[in-house]
Amino acid sequence: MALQATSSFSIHREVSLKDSSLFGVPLSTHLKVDFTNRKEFNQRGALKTQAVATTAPVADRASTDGKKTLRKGTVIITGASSGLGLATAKSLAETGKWHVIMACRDFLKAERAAKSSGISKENYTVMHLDLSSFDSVRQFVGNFKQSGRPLDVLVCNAAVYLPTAKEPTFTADGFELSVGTNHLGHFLLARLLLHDMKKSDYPSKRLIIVGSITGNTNTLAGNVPPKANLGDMRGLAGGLNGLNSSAMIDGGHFDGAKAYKDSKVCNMLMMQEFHRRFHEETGITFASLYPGCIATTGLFREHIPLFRLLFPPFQKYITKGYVSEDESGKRLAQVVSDPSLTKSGVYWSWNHNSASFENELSEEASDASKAKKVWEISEKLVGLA
Ligand code: NDP
Ligand code: PMR
Repeated sequence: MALQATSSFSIHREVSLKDSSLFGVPLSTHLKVDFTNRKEFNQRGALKTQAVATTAPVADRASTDGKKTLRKGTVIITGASSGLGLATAKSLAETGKWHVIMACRDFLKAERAAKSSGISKENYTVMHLDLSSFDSVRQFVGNFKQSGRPLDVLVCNAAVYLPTAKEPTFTADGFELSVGTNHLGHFLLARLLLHDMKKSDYPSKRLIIVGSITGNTNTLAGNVPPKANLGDMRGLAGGLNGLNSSAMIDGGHFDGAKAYKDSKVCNMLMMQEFHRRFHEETGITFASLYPGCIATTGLFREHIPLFRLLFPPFQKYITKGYVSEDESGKRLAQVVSDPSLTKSGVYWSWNHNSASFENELSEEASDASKAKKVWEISEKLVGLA
């Protein structure tokens, strides 16, 4: 049984620039769970009719029309309390084919967001996750495993962006907050959940790490200073603690906007490194994406008010890169569930007609030796090596 209708697929490219200091820096300076017995599912992910009748809740059945039914997929989305994560949760939940685990640091905010978006109760569960604490990440993974749900798709979406911070702030474990949350927290989470995804009998298992155009210096947006650059990673190797090492990956002075863009480069590199290490062995699809410029989300909450006022019209009318939260949610939902987007190791983007295409990453964001180095340093920092 197909999961969802196939969407159109075409090849186009983002506008590329070799280099540009154009415009300079002015604004950016700175249910209870019922999947306790997995034997209810056969090898191909089909739920036996008999089991449906006796043990599976109505809400966790995709359909009841045949002898066998494809069970509901389980997707974890980090940072599903607002913006892209919430819109994706909504888009997937309303198909009735997905149960969304909203992995959020603010439980109440996530509950309220789910309710006000009209996501029905049986289609989501909020679970606490604070990516800026390795203890919290480990606790979340323990709680999820205890729930007995299979894991079919993990979406690493949450992020913080601190463009106006003069000084670095740090995670519970002492790492600069943007890279610590956006990259290290997700790296630990994904590593700890990989085995669960490998075990899943779902037809298409996926690990999706949200990237961005602004981490890609082969684009105009990626050339707005400060540009992403991991350098020789001496700061990362030193622990990003701002004491005996720099808080920046490249070892330079703290710059919140650059730290965010560097973290996105790490996200895109890690997707590819996961692909190289695990795709063949696990069959998991690893993917990243640029969902478009969702200029209205909470990501810009720390930016100056003038930026927040001008950024949406600038993106809508000038760059034309603007996309609504709703539309961005549909795009990410496609990467989660569209049968035509199963290729692994890919960075997806969308053209102006909202058709997906496989995009090119910048030289740095596709550098296999850098990916290996980020992986090796990161596994030490998160305590896995
Ligand atoms: P939002 O700020 O709306 O969403 C970010 C989410 O991350 C929020 O739910 C936030 O939780 C959560 N979060 C932040 N810190 C933590 C933490 N420590 N632990 C758990 N969750 C946390 O921004 P967007 O929706 O715009 O961003 C989503 C993703 O999209 C990010 O990866 C971003 O890089 C990417 N992106 C966004 C673009 C845009 O134009 N907006 C463009 C390209 C990529 P809370 O609600 O509690 O604050
Ligand atoms: Mg950018 C095609 C042009 C384009 C696109 C698609 C984006 C997306 N931006 C573009 C161009 C420009 N921006 C230009 C020409 C400028 C100079 C005026 C510019 C500036 C700018 C600033 C100051 N843009 C920004 C900022 C931010 O603070 C945002 C950022 O970098 O966040 C990390 C941002 C963004 N521009 C984008 C996108 C998608 C963002 C934000 C989100 C992100 O990458 O996650």
